[in-house]
Amino acid sequence: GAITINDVNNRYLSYDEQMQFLNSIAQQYPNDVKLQKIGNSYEGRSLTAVRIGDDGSSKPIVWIDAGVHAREWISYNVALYLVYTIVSQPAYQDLLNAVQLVVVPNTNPDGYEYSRTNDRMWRKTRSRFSNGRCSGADANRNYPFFWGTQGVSHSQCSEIYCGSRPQSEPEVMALTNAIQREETRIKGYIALHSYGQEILYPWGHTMRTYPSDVQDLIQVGKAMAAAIRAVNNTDYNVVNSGDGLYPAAGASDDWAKSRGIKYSYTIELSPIDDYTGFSLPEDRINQVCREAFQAIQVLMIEVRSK
Ligand code: ING
Ligand code: ZN
Repeated sequence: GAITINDVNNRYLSYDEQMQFLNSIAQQYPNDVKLQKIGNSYEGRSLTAVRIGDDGSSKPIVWIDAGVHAREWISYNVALYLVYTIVSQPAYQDLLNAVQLVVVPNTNPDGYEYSRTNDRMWRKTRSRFSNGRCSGADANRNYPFFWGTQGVSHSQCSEIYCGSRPQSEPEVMALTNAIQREETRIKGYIALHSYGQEILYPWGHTMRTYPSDVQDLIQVGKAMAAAIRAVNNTDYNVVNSGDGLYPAAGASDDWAKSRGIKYSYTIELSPIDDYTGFSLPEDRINQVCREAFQAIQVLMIEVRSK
């Protein structure tokens, strides 16, 4: 049968099911939701951006993308829940009149399908390189900003292989092109990952280096964490990705920040512990979605006033 929000709240979906869900939302809410194809994955799957509240005006945009790492399954559900909730609840129409949302719910469909069917812990894309023994690059090491410098590997079999050159991955090329087309309007960017319950801010390519407006990023980050906490007392820490986690060059939030997108973050969704890790039980999907939705709403409200 048709894929509904009930499915999104209760189980992990295949890529085809995710697309079915988006198509049905676009049909149900034709004024608010437009699907835009921004490119193809290496294996030829469509990369879809969901444009919400795009009325042709030049209002600010918040850009959300999910699932660049294949095994971080909860991120796909969070993105789909966001699309549904913001268009189906009349209370958010006012916000959508002032701020546009662009959501890319699955930035690595090849990797995700491989994770679902072959290797649950797969992280990378599925591209093949010449003379390659191993497939895939870490798309979150493939963005063109301090590419290849720290916290990456140049060997193809590594989990953090940064690719043969910046934007070698078609998924990264599609995303950077799509963002650059409207980058002056994009005021907020969040890459959804898991796990760890952290709101990470740039710079991540090296340690102890921050953008000049880092206090603004910390302040809004803390407001997002407070909104999450208000749902069910879940704790998200606001930390610099280079210091708090580990330096890693070529990540999407660093690149977005380098393009002038002021509020650029990576959110590491639940859980916090290694015990369930990437395999967040399905009965916890809905709560994580509701929490992340509140954080994203905080960012939308913030850029609305700017
Ligand atoms: N974590 C991110 C990773 O790509 C990160 C952490 C984000 C590091 C941004 C540096 C910059 O390794 C996960 N879970 O993928
Ligand atoms: Zn990740």
